[in-house]
Amino acid sequence: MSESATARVEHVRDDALAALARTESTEDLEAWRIAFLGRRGHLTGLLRAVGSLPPDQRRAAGEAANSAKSDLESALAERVDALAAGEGLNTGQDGAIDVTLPGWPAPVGGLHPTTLIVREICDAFNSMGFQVVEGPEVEWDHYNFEMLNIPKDHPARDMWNTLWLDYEDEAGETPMLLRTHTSPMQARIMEEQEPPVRVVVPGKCYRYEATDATHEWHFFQIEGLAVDRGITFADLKGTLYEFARLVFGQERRVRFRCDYFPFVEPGVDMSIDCFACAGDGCRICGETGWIEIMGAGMVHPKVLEGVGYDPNIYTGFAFGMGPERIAMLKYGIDDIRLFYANDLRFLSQF
Ligand code: YSA
Repeated sequence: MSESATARVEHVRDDALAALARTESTEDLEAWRIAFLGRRGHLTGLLRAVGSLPPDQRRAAGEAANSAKSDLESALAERVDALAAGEGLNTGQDGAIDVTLPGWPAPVGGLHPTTLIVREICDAFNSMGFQVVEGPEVEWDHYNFEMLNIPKDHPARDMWNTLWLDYEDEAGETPMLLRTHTSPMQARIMEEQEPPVRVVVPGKCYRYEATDATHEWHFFQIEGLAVDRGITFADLKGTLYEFARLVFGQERRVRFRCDYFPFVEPGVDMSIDCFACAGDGCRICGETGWIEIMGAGMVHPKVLEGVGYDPNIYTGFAFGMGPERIAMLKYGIDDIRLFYANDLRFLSQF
């Protein structure tokens, strides 16, 4: 931040603190809040201007302005407490409490951005007849891998970096893990009920992964499963196309390409055309015009046989997506680690 811009922030901060010390009533405090922290307030104006500074100055500028903002917010809270404790708040000129003045609203929380996007995605599938089901985060090897056509020592296990739990069974095996995906719920659900099945399964997953802007070691997935007589790949395409339009806009186009997952045949990945550039190519879509949003496919006959369904009678499709990555695309969030850093400056924007 240039010297003069830093000085401006300091100036506004000092003025604000001086003005705050002169407040004596709820009306004074509200007028002060609007003047300095409101949408058109002095400090808010400086915060907005940060984006137009040269790139090498933005970080320092943002930090200075954000730190002034949090100073002012704390000072406001302290002043409210001080006045409420008898230093004049809600009192008339003679010092008596004026019960007709409005009180201060109690601070209320909001829903976490992951909760919001998970609900939005589940609502979209609800509207197409899918039920929401949840399952255990601590899982058996049996459901996480074996029932999904991934036997022990199969190289496909390398696709999921697994966190194993320190539990040894009688055979000396360590079969308990933190689920690496929500797919084990496919077998659990089908074991419990006869077709038709139409479910979405939101839930937390864990992987032994280094974190970066698009990878967390704990994150959510939403699984989907539909099994019935006569379900075809056309149903998969139609359902996921409708989902993309509901969540990303009616004008969306989708693309399916071959992909490999041991529990589907054929397997695909699904992309949507980039909503930021309408397919022309930009930073968000890596100049390709397409954004990959999930893996999917037709449920493998071995998975159906494993749960006692006859694959000659029943067919189905399944899919799995990462809601944080979808929220990142939708809301322009550039680092997945923000979701779980417990920083109110990020969380309170939703
Ligand atoms: C595929 C086919 C099906 O019929 C059903 C489900 C699936 C998905 C499969 N179970 C799976 O886990 N595929 S995946 O490893 O590519 O992960 C799916 C999504 O989870 C990714 O597209 C991504 O959005 C999210 N994800 C994976 N690892 C992540 C992550 N999100 C954040 N951090 C990570 N480390």
